[in-house]
Amino acid sequence: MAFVLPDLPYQHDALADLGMSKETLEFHHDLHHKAYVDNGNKLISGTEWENKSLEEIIVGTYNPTSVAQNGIFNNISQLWNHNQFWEMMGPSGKKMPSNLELKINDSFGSVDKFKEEFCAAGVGQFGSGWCWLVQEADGGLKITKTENGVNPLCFNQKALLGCDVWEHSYYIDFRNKRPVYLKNFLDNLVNWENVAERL
Ligand code: MN3
Repeated sequence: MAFVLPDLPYQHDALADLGMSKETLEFHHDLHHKAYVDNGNKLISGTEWENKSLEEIIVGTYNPTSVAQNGIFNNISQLWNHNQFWEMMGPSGKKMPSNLELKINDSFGSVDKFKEEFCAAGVGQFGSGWCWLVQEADGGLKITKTENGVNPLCFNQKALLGCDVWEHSYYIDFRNKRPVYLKNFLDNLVNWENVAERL
């Protein structure tokens, strides 16, 4: 079964007032995300990965010694990353559920400190990649950054929140201002109910 591009969980213009324009979502979801789906399907066709799950392919093709990774890993991991990313944002779900807030306070001191560290990870990711709030196997929360399509599955971590810091994610709305994009993501775009459900 070939993988399909999931619909956005909201309209393309649903986040426009919150700092992510219709144009960004048209490019990012309809073109970039679709390309990962199409290329991923093409690359796994006829290989041992053809009937495996996204998660199995990501874990099975991740190479910790290669920055470049390979085409199957790059496309399939980016396919999965964007599946998560759209769900982690939304026009509603702005109030942080108390169980998540407690855990964040426990781990980072305060929500503000968490936001500061998360933004710093995203700003500090040199070149394309992602920053994440992850849950480790022992239950602890941690902030990480990854290059290109690498994601928390590669390190046996659960992705609670991820922010795409590839330029295609922010250049239309924020030009070169990645720090402003990151702050706006945390303040206005995140669906905290979705993040809490991942705990
Ligand atoms: Mn992207």
